[in-house]
Amino acid sequence: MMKTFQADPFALDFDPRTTALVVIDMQRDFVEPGGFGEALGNDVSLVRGAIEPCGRVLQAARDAGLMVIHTREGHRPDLTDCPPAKLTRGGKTFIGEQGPKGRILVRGENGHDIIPELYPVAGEPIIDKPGKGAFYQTDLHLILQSRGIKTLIVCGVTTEVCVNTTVREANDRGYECIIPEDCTGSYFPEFHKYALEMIKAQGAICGWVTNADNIIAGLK
Ligand code: C5J
Repeated sequence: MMKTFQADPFALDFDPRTTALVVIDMQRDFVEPGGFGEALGNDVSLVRGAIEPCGRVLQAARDAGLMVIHTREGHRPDLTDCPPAKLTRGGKTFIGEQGPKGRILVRGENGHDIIPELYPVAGEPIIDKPGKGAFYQTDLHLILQSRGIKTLIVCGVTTEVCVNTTVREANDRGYECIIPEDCTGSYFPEFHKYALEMIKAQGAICGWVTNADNIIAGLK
């Protein structure tokens, strides 16, 4: 049965059977002190506001029987899947270095894992991605296609980097994407604002923007 999310720039109809929640990179490395985000000079308290609304949307999606997918940005321990250009960006290397939560942005390390508040449950695929976009060099598209998914609710961090890149990749692949703005966060409040405006401008050129309450109401 078709349902509707209230959203900008206009309401979005969706079928819960073909809708998935994608939670992007809610890893310690991005939202807790001592990880990659902080190593880059950012104040992680700015993105922590997304955790609580994200948790409510995650619970509502589970209750409604939606497919739920989590992503993690990170690399193999030998860093062979990390392009030199990413490793040395800004002239300084952080990826792979030892930090308080283990080696930064390396798979299997404590900092790379998803925060306990939003931890996946059995049956929820985790996509390990080497890039910013969740489709690049992953099997996300195959997994979504195999389940006939058409609509994506996209939460996570950061708004203008991995959320934005993933939504653009998804939009080009034919998915309708909706972002609950309070379930995303950025170290730069102005980037958060304009990243969302860029998505919904020109008649939802890349997707829709809403909030956690509208997602929860739409799923009921
Ligand atoms: C960044 C991300 N910001 N998950 N990654 O490097 O947005």
